[in-house]
Amino acid sequence: MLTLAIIKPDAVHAGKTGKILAHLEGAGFQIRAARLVKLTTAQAEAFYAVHRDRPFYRSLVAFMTSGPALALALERDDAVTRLREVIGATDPAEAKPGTVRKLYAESKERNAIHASDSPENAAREVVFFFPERELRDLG
Ligand code: 3AN
Repeated sequence: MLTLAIIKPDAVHAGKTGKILAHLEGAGFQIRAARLVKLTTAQAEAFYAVHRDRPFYRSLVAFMTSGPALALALERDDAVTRLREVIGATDPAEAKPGTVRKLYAESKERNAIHASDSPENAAREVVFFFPERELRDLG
């Protein structure tokens, strides 16, 4: 199955993209699609619409539009659950040793990587960045 990851602007800006890609490939994920994007405010608002009532929403949108980010469609068995394990907790201070966020994230907001948190969101998020992919590819 596929899931959606985004190497966020903090990590791209800091030159950590290659190391994070190597980490993901080393964890058994295959890159099926990749696109370097500079999100517009409208795109970031739509992507994070579920958080629109949270106090960090405006700051999160500003951060996610602050520079290029690398969107990835990643494939492996049980991809959603496995990728969430590999990236670690939202707050790098709470992430387990060896996770992407423990290794590369700066803070709870500037936390290096996004990963879909459910198969339903993975389907929606892959199509958000890679609309040419048909839903039948997501099974
Ligand atoms: P995750 O990315 O682990 O799924 P979510 O979905 O709760 O976490 O949050 C989405 C994004 O919002 C996070 N990746 C992070 O950038 C930001 N965020 C979450 N919680 C906070 C917070 N308390 N303060 C600032 N930013 C936050």
